[in-house]
Amino acid sequence: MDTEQIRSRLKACGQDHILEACEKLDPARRSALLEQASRLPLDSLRELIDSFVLKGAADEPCTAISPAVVTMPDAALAAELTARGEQVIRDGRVAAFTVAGGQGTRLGWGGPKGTYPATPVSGKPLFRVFAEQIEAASIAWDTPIRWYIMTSEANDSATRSFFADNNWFGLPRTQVMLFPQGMMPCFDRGNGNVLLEAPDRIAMSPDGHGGSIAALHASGALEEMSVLGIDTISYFQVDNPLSSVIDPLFIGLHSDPDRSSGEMSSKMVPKRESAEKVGVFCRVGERTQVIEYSDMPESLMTEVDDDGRLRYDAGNIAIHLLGVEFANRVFEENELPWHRALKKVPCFDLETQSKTTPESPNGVKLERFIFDALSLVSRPAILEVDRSMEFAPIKNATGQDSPESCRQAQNDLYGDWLASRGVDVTRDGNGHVLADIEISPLSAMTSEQLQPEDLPAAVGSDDRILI
Ligand code: UD2
Repeated sequence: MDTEQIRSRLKACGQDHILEACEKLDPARRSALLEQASRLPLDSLRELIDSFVLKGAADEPCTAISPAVVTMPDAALAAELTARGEQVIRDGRVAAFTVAGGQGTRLGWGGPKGTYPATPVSGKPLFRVFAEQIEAASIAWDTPIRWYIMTSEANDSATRSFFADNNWFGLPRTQVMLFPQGMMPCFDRGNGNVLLEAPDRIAMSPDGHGGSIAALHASGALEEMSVLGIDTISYFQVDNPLSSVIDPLFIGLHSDPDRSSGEMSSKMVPKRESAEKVGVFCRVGERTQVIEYSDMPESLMTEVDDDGRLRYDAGNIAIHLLGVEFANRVFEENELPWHRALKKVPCFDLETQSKTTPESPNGVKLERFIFDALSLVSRPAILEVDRSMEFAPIKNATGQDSPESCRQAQNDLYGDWLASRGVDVTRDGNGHVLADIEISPLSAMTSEQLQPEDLPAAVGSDDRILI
C-alpha cells in the first residue's frame, strides 16, 4: 500500500487525526507512523468502532438460557475413553498449546507469567512444569508431543530467552514452537478514535486469547500440524500448574463420535461459590456458550436448584481441545466477537502535544475469547473434572487463586497421592496437608505410577518432599 492509499483509507474510516499527527513529524517518523497504521485492520476498523468500541456487546440480554449439558463418566466409561484417548496420543495426533500472551498485571510479576516459580519445593517455573508433563507424556506414549506457545509482543523475546537459558527444559528444540499473538489498537472511549501512545506510535494491546486462532494460522502452526498428522490441539492457560496438559480421558471423550463432534471440547469444575470469577458454560438456544462472569446477570449467577446446588455452576477452567480442522474453519469464518474492556491507556494528546496518564479509564481495548468458538460447535463435550486435581491458577498476588492457594492445592493433591499409597500424611484441622510436597510427572503422572522406593515412610508437618 503506498502512502496515498494509506491516507485515503485512514480518512475513510474516520481516523484523520493520525494524518494530523503525521504533519508534526519529520519524514522518517511520519513514514513509521503510516507504516504502523497500514497494518491496522483498516477494512473493518469503522465497523469495529461502531459495533464494539462505542457500544458494548454486553448490552445484549441473556435469553433462552439453560445449564450446559455436562459429561461425568463412571469408572467403566472413563476406562473406555482413556483407552481411546491413549491410542489417539500414541498415533501422534495431539499437540499441546499454551496461551501465554497475557500481561500478568494482577500478580505483579515483572516477567512472562510462565517464568513464575510455581512448585512448593523446588520452585519450578510454570513453563518447566508443563515441559516436564510434555516430556513424560512423550515417553509414556512413545511419540514426540509438539508444544506450541503463544506469546505477545510484550513478552515474546523474554520468553524465548527464558527457554534458551533453560536449554528448552530438556525438550528437543524442534519439538517446541513459540509465536506471538496479534495486536489491536486501543481506542478513545469517547469518540472511538485510535489512540496514540507517542507522537509517532499507535497504542496497541494484545488481541486476547481468542487471537490464538489467527496466531496459530499466521505462524504456520496449523499448517505444520496438518503436515505432521496432528488433528487435536490441547489448549491450556499458562497460569494453572495443575493443568493436565495431555489428558487421555478428555482426548478420548473429544474423539468419540458418539459423544462429541470432535470440533471443540472443554473441561469444567463446579463453581466454588456464585461470585467466583470464572465464566460459566450454558446452553443458549441450541448452542453451548461460556458466559463470562462479568456478563452474567446476578439472578442467574445465584439461582439454585431444588438441592440447593447453583443451577449455573459449570465453571470454565480454560482447558479445551480444538480440532485442527475446526481451528482452520474458525480462522476462515473470522466470526469470533470482540469484547470491549475499559482501561486506563497512557496516550499522547494531539491538542496539547503532551503525554497523559489517565486516572480513570479513558480507552477501550478489544479482545477475542477462545471460548466463544464453542457456539460454532455442533456437539461439544463438556467434561466435569475435580478441581483439587486440575485447577489451581496463579492469578492474584494474595488470597484466592494466588501463589499461596496454589501451593496449598499442590501439597493437598500430592499428599492425597501419597496417602492413597499408604503413606501417613499429617494434615491440619481443615484437612490441609502441612508439608510441602512436589511430585514431578517424570517420576509419576498418576498416584498409581509412584514407585514404592520413592515413597517416604510418613509425611510430617515441616517436611519437604521432592519426588
Ligand atoms: C480466564 C477466563 C475465565 C476463567 C479463568 C480460569 C477470560 C476472559 N476469562 O480469566 O472465564 O475461565 O480464566 O482461569 O478468559 N492470554 C493471552 N493473550 C491475551 C490475553 C490472555 O495469551 O491477549 C492468556 C494469558 O496469558 C492466560 C490466559 O490467557 O494464560 C487467561 O488470561 P486472563 O488472565 O486475562 O484471564 P482471566 O484470569 O481473567
